[in-house]
Order: sequence, then structure tokens, then C-alpha cells
Amino acid sequence: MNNQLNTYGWQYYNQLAETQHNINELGRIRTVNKTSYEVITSDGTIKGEVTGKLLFAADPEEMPQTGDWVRIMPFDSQCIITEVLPRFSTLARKEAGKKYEKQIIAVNINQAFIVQGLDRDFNSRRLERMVTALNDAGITPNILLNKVDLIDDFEEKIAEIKGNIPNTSIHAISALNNNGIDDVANLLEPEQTYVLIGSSGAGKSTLINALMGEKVQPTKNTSEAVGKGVHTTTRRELFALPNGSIIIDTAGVREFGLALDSAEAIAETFSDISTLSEECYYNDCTHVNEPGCAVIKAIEEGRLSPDLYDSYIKLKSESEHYSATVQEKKQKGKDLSKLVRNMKRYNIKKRY
Ligand SMILES: Nc1nc2c(ncn2[C@@H]2O[C@H](COP(=O)(O)OP(=O)(O)O)[C@@H](O)[C@H]2O)c(=O)[nH]1
Ligand SMILES: [Mg+2]
Ligand SMILES: [Zn+2]
Repeated sequence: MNNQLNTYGWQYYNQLAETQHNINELGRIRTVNKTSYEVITSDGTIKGEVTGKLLFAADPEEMPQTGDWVRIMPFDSQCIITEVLPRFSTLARKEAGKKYEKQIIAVNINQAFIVQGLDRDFNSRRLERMVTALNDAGITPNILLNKVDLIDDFEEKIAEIKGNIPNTSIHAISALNNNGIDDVANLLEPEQTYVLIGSSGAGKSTLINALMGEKVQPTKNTSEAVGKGVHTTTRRELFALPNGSIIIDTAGVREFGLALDSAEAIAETFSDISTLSEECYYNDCTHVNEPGCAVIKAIEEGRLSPDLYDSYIKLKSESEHYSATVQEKKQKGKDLSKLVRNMKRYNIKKRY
């Protein structure tokens, strides 16, 4: 079946989700613009709106997001979105200002490219945090260090991150000069969905254009960007690459907090510390001040970087704090539903 939807990964998704939908009633969200959507359908990309039921859904997370597979009702040359199909992954961050509110960046993603400039943008701790958050969300992280053309000592920087973030692919590229783009293209598998994240100005849109082989995304002109507010978008846009992969460009996603249940993701990122901790005297050692701690011993003997240890402890306490808040919320939800059930059982009417 040569269908527009297959270009955007429908066969892959349908194998996972085993849905029973008519192909004419399906779409994938390309971009979100408040309550208006660009929806990829079997007939091409059309405008979509959500039904009242979705629009007033109690949980904003239930609203369609870039990357979502949705059920649609074609209507004139547009469509109405009636249902969001289950997501196999969600990339979210804590919303700025509201400490523990999640903001969804994109969904149904297999892998992410963290794009970081080797210039002033370079920040190894930030990379660690992003890798952790991605592992946590079940999204494979890849690191792309961009703008190699601008600096001489990039090999040192790469060695530094390779030491701190093992088991993650790292490539140094120049999106602007088409340097290393083939290496990136070789990482891309057909039907899989990728997302680009990183600071504004890191070169994400430049990379998309290089991979597409044509200018599909506007990029920032450094001289122009000063003073004038040139497209400071927060859009996420989805593209079909020539090789059959799907890629989402994001803007303004410099950093995001940890998602749920981070313990495992942290262990994966800091695999050196995890390995060492197997030799700690206490099984539940927190590696802070316990006697017989193999992690602290390794630092003392110069076998483990104190910097790495510091970010591990920081990340762990942030994650524990966050998990506690989420646990509380979930418990509240449970308590409420119990209350409602008891009210039904005893036929209690609420009086206001
Ligand atoms: N020197 C250099 N500049 C780059 C490179 N990649 C992107 N840029 C420039 O960085 C600026 C921001 O790029 P853009 O793709 O808009 O960044 P985005 O905000 O991450 O999408 C633009 O002026 C690009 O030309 C690169 O590899 N080397
Ligand atoms: Mg951009
Ligand atoms: Zn220990």
C-alpha cells in the first residue's frame, strides 16, 4: 500500500498498537497551533480541529501533540480530531514556572538527537541530564556536537563526555558545512521517529535542512537575530526524510526536567557508579557517608571523577523530590476515586 500515512510511519505504529481503524479515518499530527492542527492524512496534509470532548478533557496531556496518531472525521477539506491513539513514548518537560507540571514536547518518538553547539552552548552536565531524561522516557539518546568548524579543541570535549556518558552515540558535526551529515544519516532507520532537541541557535533547523537536502525550515541569522525577535517559535514540526525516517524539529527546548521513575534511568547514565555500587557494604548504600562505600573509595583513590559524582548526587536528589510529588498526586487520585466509589456504594449524595 503506497499511502501518505506509511511515509509517516503508520505501518510501524500499527504493528505496535494493532489498531482496527479505517485508513481514511487516521492521521498523524504534524504541528500544533493552540487548538488548530496540521494533520497528515491519507489524502495529504489538512487542517484539523478537536471535538468538544477532547477540547475540554480534564488533562491537557490528553490533547493531540506533535507525533500523535489520531482518529479523524474528514469534513470539507479539513478534519475533526475525535480520538488520540495510545502513545508509545512521551517526551515531556517540567513547565517553566509551574514546578511539577509536565509540558509535552512530542510523542511516539523512538530516538532523540541532542544538538549542542561546541561553542558557548557546550555544557557537559546539561548533556548528562538530557540523556538521563531521555533514557527515562524510553527514548534512545544520541549526542550531536555541532559547529566543529568553530573550535580546535573539540576532541578534548568529546573525550570528556565519552567518559561521563558511556553507551550513547556521540558525533561531532558541522550542519552548516555538511560535515558529518552522512554519519547522522546512517543512524536514521526508516519508519522510526526522531526528535531534535537543544538550545536555540544550536543548529537544529540547519541540520534538518541538511538531512532533507532542501531548505524546509527557516534558520536564525545571527546578525539578524540580535535585537529583532526573529521567529522565536516554540513550534514542533514533523518531517518525512528522503530515507523514510520521520524527524521532529523543536524550538526552545533547551533543557527539561526529569520525567517519572528516574532511578533506573540515572543508573543507566551513570553506569560506572552503578557498577561500583555493587561492591558497597550496604545494599541500600546512598554513597554519601556510609562505611564501606565503594563509590566514595573510588573517588578517594582517583578512579572516579568527583564531578561525575557531584552531578550524580544532584540528579538523584532532584529525581527523588520529583517522584515524591508525583506519588502524592497519584495517591490523591486514588483516594478520590475510592471516595467516589464509596459514595456510590452507600448511596450518599453530596450536598453543597
Ligand atoms: N559555524 C557554524 N554555524 C552553524 C552551524 N550550524 C548552524 N549554524 C548557525 O547557527 C545559527 C542557528 O542555527 P539554527 O539552525 O537556526 O538553530 P536552531 O535554533 O537550533 O534551529 C544559524 O546562524 C546557523 O547558520 C555550524 O555547523 N557551524
Ligand atoms: Mg530552529
Ligand atoms: Zn556506596
